[in-house]
Amino acid sequence: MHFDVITLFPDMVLQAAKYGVTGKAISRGLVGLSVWNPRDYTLDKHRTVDDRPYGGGPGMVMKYQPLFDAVSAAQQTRHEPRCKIVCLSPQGTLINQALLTDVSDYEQLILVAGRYEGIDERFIASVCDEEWSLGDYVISGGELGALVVIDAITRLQAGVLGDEDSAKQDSHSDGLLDYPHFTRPEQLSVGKVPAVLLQGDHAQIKRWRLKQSLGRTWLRRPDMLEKKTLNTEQEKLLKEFKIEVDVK
Ligand code: 4FV
Repeated sequence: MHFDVITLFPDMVLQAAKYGVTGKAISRGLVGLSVWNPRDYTLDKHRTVDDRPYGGGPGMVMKYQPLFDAVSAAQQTRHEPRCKIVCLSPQGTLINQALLTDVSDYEQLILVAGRYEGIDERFIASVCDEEWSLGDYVISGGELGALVVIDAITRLQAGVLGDEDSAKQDSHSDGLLDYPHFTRPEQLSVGKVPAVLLQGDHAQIKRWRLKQSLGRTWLRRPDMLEKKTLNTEQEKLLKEFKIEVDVK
């Protein structure tokens, strides 16, 4: 997977992508990252990338041509058949694990990070395959969205996370919230580690963790449970959790 980010702040993206799992994956060549600044594709001596909005109103709008030429340059560098062009914006499809998993086997993802009030709609409509949103709020640019997408998809690439398992165990990967995690010390003034995790019975630990994931999803994100069909064992575990919660 190669990520190309179209951004007025290339260093912001390159710096942030240097850290942690993403940074290691890039240095190991497991994923690639290039940045393209639309200002480098402007045709006027003032290197203009934005202009006033037709119809008036506050702020500025990003111009079509510098973005078009920057995306073309990114495409021409790779000629990847399986390439998707995505614009990050509040008008987009809400990003979730399923959406990212669906594109995780592409060779190239071109991520367009807007700034100002937004981007000329003719660019989004004619050049972008999709629009994705981080969430129902407005931030100052698409770079953070692009970095979230890069981080989440990089974790799904083969060889990036230690044992293959860990990506699958990621919360949301099975449509459920994660179970609670504990580490040393066993005893704290604020509580102790659940006994089942100390007894070494891995079947019981697996069962307890699934029950916690089901229960926490039921308590905190019932919307996710509605999207999921539970098998009999999961139904049984959730029922147990509900009884235990009521008892408490
Ligand atoms: C955003 C979001 C977002 C809107 C105008 C950048 C800003 C400015 N991007 N998910 N929510 N973008 O608020 O992705 O250009």
